[in-house]
Amino acid sequence: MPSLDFSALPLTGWYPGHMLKAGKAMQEVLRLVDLVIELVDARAPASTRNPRFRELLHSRPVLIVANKADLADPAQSRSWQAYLEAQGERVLLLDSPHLTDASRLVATWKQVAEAERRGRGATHELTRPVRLMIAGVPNVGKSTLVNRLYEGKRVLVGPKPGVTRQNQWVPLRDGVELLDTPGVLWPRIQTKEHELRLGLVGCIRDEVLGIELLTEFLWDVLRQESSGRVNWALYGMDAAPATPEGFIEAVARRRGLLLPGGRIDAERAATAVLKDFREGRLGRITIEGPPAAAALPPVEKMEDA
Ligand SMILES: Nc1nc2c(ncn2[C@@H]2O[C@H](COP(=O)(O)OP(=O)(O)O)[C@@H](O)[C@H]2O)c(=O)[nH]1
Ligand SMILES: [Mg+2]
Repeated sequence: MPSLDFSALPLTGWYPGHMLKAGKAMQEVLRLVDLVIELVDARAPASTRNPRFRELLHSRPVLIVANKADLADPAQSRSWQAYLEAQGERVLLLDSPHLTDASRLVATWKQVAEAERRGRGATHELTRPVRLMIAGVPNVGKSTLVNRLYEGKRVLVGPKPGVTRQNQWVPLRDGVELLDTPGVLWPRIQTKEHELRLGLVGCIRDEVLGIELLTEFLWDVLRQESSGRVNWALYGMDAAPATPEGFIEAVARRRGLLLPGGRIDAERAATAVLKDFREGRLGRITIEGPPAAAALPPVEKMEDA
């Protein structure tokens, strides 16, 4: 089934104006960080990364955490993990609201940071705590994860003064501190499909892209899902309707989303469909798979100067 062509549609030019300032502030603090936790959305791991982020990093070590793994197709997540590891990245899958052992997670991060230091030729142990920072594009779950890591910590030990007034280090466990404000990244949007994938996973507000276009894109993604993972039964269907309009119409009728006079309320139906997808009721669906292994050259890693 050929996919719809969204590529001819213009990009919205969505690009928050405060990005530059935030980028500079992050650069300042990055120097003090031993390990950056780059949060991405497991349903769209490539689209929710910022390739230019690496340039800002002063070769700080990075661990990719693919969050919202509870919403992603587990088989696809494994493929993504294998793909990224083959590129020389470290990857961890996470579902932060259901994180049961935050302390073990932090211990793992600490080990990674220490292994990195040794790998870079450090011969002495750190005399200060290992410092971590969480970064990622909007809506990947940074605040949720930070809050989970803080549970019970804030009250016990208040934040210590940090590098700037905003940036403070919060002790998480023996020998590990977390920067209290996660770094917000913005992806560099290359194509309309990229923009729409960011919209689907909620990184860009719906008003910017328009819910009609977003649902059309979602319908296109869902109907091409060959794994049988889409929960069409949610709408009493057993397969994708033939057109996006037919899809919205059927959902509206099933849910009784009608306007006076009996016409369907397409806007409310589209909103409902997007919400169902985002909250996992349409199934655990990954909206972009890893490229074929041979298709891409390895990610260039910056070396220490
Ligand atoms: N299903 C699921 N939802 C998550 C997860 N992490 C965060 N969320 C939800 O995603 C939304 C955005 O999270 P938030 O922490 O505000 O993202 P931030 O913008 O990166 O700080 C919230 O509604 C969270 O409840 C996750 O691992 N799984
Ligand atoms: Mg946040």
